[in-house]
Amino acid sequence: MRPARLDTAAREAALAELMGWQALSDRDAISKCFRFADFNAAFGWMSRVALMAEKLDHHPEWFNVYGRVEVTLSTHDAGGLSVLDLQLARFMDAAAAQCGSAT
Ligand code: H2B
Repeated sequence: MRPARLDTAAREAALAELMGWQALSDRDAISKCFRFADFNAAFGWMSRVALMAEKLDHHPEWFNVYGRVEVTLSTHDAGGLSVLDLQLARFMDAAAAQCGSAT
């Protein structure tokens, strides 16, 4: 089912609650830069996130260099942010804490 785009109030409430996530200026998406001790820790986290992304059928845009992972979340089917992005962002934050993320 096609997820609904968040309205302005829901987007602002979500951003206030999510730590370290920012709204992009040029599209309806959120981003965060995660930092890990090394590539092993970063890729371990990415693997956990990948399994959850498959489960949710909702996938991140991300860019990895060694211990750094830059993530952008948006719901392409909805043309912007939806609850699925918030769900994945919360999972990423929780998994990052378990993988020793510095952020
Ligand atoms: N991921 C994201 N981020 N947005 C989507 O709209 C999306 C997705 N849609 N993963 C899913 C897959 C869709 O393309 C497939 C066909 O279910």
